[in-house]
Amino acid sequence: MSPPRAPSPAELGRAIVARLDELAQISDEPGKITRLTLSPSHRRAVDRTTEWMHEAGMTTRLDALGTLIGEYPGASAGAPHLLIGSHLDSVRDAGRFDGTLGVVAAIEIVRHLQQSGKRLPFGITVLAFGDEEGVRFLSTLTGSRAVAGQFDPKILDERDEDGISRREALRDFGCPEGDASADWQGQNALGFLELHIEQGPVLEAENRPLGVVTAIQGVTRGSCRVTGKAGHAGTTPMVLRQDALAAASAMILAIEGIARDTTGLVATIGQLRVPGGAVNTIPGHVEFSLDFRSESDTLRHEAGLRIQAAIADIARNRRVEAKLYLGYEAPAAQCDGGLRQLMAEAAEATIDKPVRLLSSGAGHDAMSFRGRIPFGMMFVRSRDGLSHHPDEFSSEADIGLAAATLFRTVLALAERHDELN
Ligand code: HGY
Ligand code: MN
Ligand code: MN
Repeated sequence: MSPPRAPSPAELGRAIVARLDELAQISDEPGKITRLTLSPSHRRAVDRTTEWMHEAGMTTRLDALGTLIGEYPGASAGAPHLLIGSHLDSVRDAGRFDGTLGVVAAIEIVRHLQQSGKRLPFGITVLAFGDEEGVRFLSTLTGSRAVAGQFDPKILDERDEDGISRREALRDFGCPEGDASADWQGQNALGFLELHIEQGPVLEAENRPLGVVTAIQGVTRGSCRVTGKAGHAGTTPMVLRQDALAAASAMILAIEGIARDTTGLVATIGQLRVPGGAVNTIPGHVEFSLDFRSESDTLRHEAGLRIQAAIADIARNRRVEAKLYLGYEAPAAQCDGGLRQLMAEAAEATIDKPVRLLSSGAGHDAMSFRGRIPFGMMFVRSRDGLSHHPDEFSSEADIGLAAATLFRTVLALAERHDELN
């Protein structure tokens, strides 16, 4: 196979950043980037991305969980397919690059293949997942899990903070009904590749534009409801109080202490709610979120037990009730060695120096393919290691180098496929 013309990193970077800037304008919050799963802005982002996929010669469809799928056929009917993608949904007040970079870069690669009239020995399926962040509903990675053949109908009954169920949101989004994972049974997928921003400080600290991922940390998520006794702020003596917020604060600090004292564990309380709180009322009811992660699933499970015990102790001592609900977890996931090697070789050919291998503290759609489809991931340098923030930034030059590396990886896979078949 004569290789198609490889676009220059500069050309790739320019085209990708222009589209990321366009997607950044699609939001449900003026002046910020907020595109929660199955929201009106997510729908507008899907519509615009569909147009780009069509321009790149792909056919498109939306699956039952809101994943936008673009297909670029291989040279022969029945050829296997390579999955490339990331997510279009965002956190609130997000940055321009998280998720969208991997979707736009994948489309850009297909566009260059199409322009050069090249068909590879495998098709390329571009996946724009719509539920990676898990901000609106409890469970996350629902789209990528379905592509990996996992679907739990219970997620359809999860409700957002306005009481809207995922089932209703999917229907209003225009998704077909059904089990999205069924579409993917018996698929002949070579692997899944994801290009993503690092969202951490390592590459910048070592002055590297990109890195290749070795593994993705496992995560447990949930919430804790603390119920004490509401009371008058002025008349209730301290010794008689059953203050839900003071108890929750002690629990939060205990959880932080467990993570600080355990190498390889991180824990975050990102949300704290005091329903009906008032300046002159002792809080009777408090809820806080919980997210803890580790590359070791054993360590993470042990940490879960220690957190549970700490919360119970504090609840007893403060005469409050605490209900810990750990409703979601994703196990740690190792990237495929063969894909990692191909990506590393492609990276070194692109940047002309040894490439940095690193693990991912952030969760990604790629982890859904653990034990089902080989997956590889590549990171682009993040300025100040910042992400989930409007100042999230990766340079056009770095993005171009990473996209050129991804393009090289796809071609290397095509050559390997030709040699093996
Ligand atoms: O939470 C995460 O790690 C990912 O950014 N959604
Ligand atoms: Mn992401
Ligand atoms: Mn994210």
